[in-house]
Amino acid sequence: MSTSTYVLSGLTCEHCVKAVSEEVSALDGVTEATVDLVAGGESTLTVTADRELSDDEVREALEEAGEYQLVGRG
Ligand SMILES: [Cu+2]
Repeated sequence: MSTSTYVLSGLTCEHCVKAVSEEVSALDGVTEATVDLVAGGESTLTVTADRELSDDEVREALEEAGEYQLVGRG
């Protein structure tokens, strides 16, 4: 198991949190994805997975979820 944190922008409400956590949770190997919302600022995504995810995979999930950007690793 590995836990990684990511800094996200573009999230504004609980709807965004739900969309992002659902898409990231759907990635292969992910057991948990939680978002600490900072509306309009930099939110933190914490992902627990049984393998190392690439930043591209996380970016793609964010694009599926909506207009959200990966700022960097937390
Ligand atoms: Cu929202």
